[in-house]
Amino acid sequence: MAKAAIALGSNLDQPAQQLTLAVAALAELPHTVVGAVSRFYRTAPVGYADQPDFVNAAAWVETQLSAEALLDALLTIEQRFGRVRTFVNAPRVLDLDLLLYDDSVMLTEKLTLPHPRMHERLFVLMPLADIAADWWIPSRQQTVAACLANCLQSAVGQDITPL
Ligand code: PH2
Ligand code: MG
Ligand code: MG
Repeated sequence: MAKAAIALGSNLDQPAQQLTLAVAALAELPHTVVGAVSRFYRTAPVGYADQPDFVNAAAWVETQLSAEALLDALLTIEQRFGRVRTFVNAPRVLDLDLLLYDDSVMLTEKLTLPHPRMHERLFVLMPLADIAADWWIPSRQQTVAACLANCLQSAVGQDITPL
């Protein structure tokens, strides 16, 4: 079994409820068990500001799916939830990002591991630190907790509060 970390985000159509349903959908994936789910956080939009606040969370799963198969499964769940891709960083009912897959480092057209922007996003690192503070991020050569501490020092304007 591999251990994979997933970021969850929503800012449309009752975001907290979307995340609760998304966790249930993760639990239904074949050959996959949900290990832990973080607190839910209300977060200010990063990147494209003119949109509603997000609810963000993180989860880790144990899975027999490969990283690519897991990514495909996450994208399928997003589509089932009615995700429509209009423009980069647009509002969405559900975003499921694969952050870490064991200690894999991978760069393909489809998938980059660890997630290339996770280290600069409080809305990813704070939930992830709830459930996986000691996980080593091979691309950063530090743990999630250390990465969060760094990010907190530079994260001006990244408002985040537990729900
Ligand atoms: N996701 C993005 C871009 N900006 N901001 C917040 N607060 N939460 C997100 O999940 C988020 C974002 C791209 O996926
Ligand atoms: Mg994302
Ligand atoms: Mg995504």
